[in-house]
Amino acid sequence: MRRHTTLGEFIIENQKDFPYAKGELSALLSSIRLAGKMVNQEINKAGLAEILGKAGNENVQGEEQMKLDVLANELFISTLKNRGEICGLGSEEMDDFVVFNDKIHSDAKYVVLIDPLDGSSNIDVNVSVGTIFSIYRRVSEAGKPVTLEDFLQPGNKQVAAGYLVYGSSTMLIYTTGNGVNGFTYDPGIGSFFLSHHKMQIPQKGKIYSINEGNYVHFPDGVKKYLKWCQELDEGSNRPYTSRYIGSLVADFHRNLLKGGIYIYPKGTKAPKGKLRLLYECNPMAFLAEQAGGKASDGYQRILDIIPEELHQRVPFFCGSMNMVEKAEEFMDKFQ
Ligand code: AHM
Ligand code: MG
Repeated sequence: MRRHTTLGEFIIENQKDFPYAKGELSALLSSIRLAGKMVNQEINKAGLAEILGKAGNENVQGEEQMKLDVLANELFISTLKNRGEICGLGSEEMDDFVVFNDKIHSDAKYVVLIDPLDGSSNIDVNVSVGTIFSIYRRVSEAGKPVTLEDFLQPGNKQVAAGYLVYGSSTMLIYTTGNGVNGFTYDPGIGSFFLSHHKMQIPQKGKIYSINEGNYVHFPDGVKKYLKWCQELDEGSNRPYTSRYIGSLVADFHRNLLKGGIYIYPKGTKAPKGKLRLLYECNPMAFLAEQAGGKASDGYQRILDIIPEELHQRVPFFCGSMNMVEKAEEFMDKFQ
């Protein structure tokens, strides 16, 4: 039987393609892999251990934190800190970024932004959730504490980005700007194996993923686009199919494999959209583009938006080229 390449082997083999490769990025990706395994372990036994449900506090966005949100956040921070490859970290679950200010860390080149447990409201009902990460090179002076400008870089500066999806199997998907590769976790062995090489999102998708319950709050362009998706037209394979899990990672993952669009527009309930530019949209946009797809806020490329604050929210249209382009046409036409 042919043995698949492990994630560890793949990272080392491809190290030569990293800009400024000295092994630090490889070590950093390996620590994300390790933290992901630990979170996976916790999620798998969630129904048995007393870690389901709410933690009893709210995060910076005023959203209720689940116990597993808090646990995943702690696991990622401590694992990434241990390896010493980052000088700071920003998390969706924390008000401010963390500065690792000792000698080992302050010389490190990278900062990480994470959404430790995306879609966590789905945990209690055993539906897929995920972790989203992105990695940047610091722009402030090495040896000094990291500053806000290290975290407020546009997505086009990402060195690497990816996600773990804790689903019917656990997968880690990532890009370093040289295509997208997917690895499936074998829990018996405790390793990720390359299962999806050079992933490409179908150019012509036919799945749309959006919380349609918010229809009345959507901008006209989105309303008209949805109606267009539902029209009968054999030539363009319509009506399209609607699928919405309510976990960005899981919805994105399905669309990446099958072709589709994920939309979280702005609306009267979420005047700037719901998803966070730094923790969710930028990494997914980088992956989408690397897989031949597209990501925008309805008008402009996500990766070119200059962030103004850590927890900034933006409308998000992401997926197959034909579907995102069509949605943008509607946004443009029906302002
Ligand atoms: P979270 O990071 O607090 O879990 O929120 C993000 C999630 C996405 O995973 C998902 O696509 C979206 O929120 C669902 O929102 P809604 O319930 O409004 O449809
Ligand atoms: Mg999230």
